[in-house]
Amino acid sequence: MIAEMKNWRHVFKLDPAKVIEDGALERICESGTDAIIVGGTDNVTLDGVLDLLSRVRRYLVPCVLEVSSMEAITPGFDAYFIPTVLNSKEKKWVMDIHHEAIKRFRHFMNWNEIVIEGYCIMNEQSKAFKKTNSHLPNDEDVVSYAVMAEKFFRLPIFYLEYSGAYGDPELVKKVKEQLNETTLFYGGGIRSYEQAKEMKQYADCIVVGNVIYEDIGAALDTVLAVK
Ligand code: 1GP
Repeated sequence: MIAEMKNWRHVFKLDPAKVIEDGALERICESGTDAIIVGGTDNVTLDGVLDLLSRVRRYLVPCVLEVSSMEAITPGFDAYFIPTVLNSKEKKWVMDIHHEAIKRFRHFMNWNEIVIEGYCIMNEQSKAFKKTNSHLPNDEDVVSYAVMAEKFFRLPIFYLEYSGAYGDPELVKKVKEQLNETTLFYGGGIRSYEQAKEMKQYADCIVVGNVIYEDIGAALDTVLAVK
């Protein structure tokens, strides 16, 4: 999965706490996107995760769980993405909950299915930023987190996360210039063909979330922009 992930250009992120009709889900899964990530910040329940997993499984598209709650982990996904929040002020979000999860689940964990994402959360208004008690990094901080992800931690993914807000393409460009091995994911506020194209110039893979629930046509256009 790590090898495949390196070639991804576009993924849709579905929130298990939100409702999506079968028709819309079919269009998302059959859109040509490279994968579906199931993940959210609040109210992620096992029932919600299982519901999406079983429905996405009707299609061929790879399906990944981005783990945010230990109570909502289930077998059956193609891979498990585990965020470590590099700009959190609390060690808890960098490694402590991960340590706890390894203590509980290490006998069941298949490390070939597990991909660690080095998150840098950039939108102060987002739930994820507040929940993880993150600090807002300046450009030099962000670039250094990216270098740290690749050279220090050797993480497969560096995820520049603006969730809910459209980020700064110039910063995405600067980050990309630092990365050779680590794959750059950009997510946040992509709501159009043009925005998808702009961010994809620099990011290896763009993540599209909220617009799925607000304007399915615009969401589908973001796939066309990167193909
Ligand atoms: C959220 O990065 C993703 O985790 C996508 O952000 O929901 O703003 O598209 P949006």
